[in-house]
Amino acid sequence: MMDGVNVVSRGFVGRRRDRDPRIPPGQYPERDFPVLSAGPTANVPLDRWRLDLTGADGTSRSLSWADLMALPSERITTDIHCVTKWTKLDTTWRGVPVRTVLGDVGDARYALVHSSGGYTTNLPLADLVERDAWVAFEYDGRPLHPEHGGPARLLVPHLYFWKSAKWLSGIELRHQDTPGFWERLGYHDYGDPWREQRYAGDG
Ligand SMILES: Nc1nc2c(c(=O)[nH]1)N[C@H]1C(S)=C(S)[C@@H](COP(=O)(O)O)O[C@H]1N2
Ligand SMILES: [Mo]
Repeated sequence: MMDGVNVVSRGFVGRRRDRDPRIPPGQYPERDFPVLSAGPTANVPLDRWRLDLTGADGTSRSLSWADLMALPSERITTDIHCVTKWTKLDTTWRGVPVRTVLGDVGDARYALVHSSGGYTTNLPLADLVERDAWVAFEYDGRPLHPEHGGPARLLVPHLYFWKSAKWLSGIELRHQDTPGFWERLGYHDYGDPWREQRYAGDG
């Protein structure tokens, strides 16, 4: 009986019903798609687009746009979370799973991801190949707009969106973890939105 009373009063007093469980702590839902770039928008024509893949042993190979398009792609619906506190629900993309792009990753444990223009971000390799992560080239049914990282960007929705490098140009596999652009400036090395890992030292 008391339990029932408590449930009813919490519904009136609290704001639990407004809170979508898909929104991580400290985030708010955003309908627009903000553009966040630390530098100018890169413009990479498809005939000059390359994705350089470097193994921890120093071996490397390079994919052309045609190579990427020849790989099996997936349609993705996912929520994205920016460390500046917006969350966008149910975004739709097309991309090739990173594990498909990379193939055999040997015994490397980390990845340093590179963008045209010099942006970098680091993450454990497992987050690219054992979790859902893509090289995304369509957003909302259209080619990915340059402002949002087209021709192709990384899409790692389970981490804060700064890990989703726009204008993807390289994935470097490493034995050691090397901080990227924001990570060197004090952002969290891993960046799990559900644990609010915004800055170095958070959880
Ligand atoms: N190359 C590159 N990738 C980047 C960034 C950047 O400045 N340069 N910003 C990051 C940050 S902080 C966020 S929140 C998202 C923003 O992507 P959007 O502009 O498509 O919203 O891209 C990430 N990837
Ligand atoms: Mo961000």
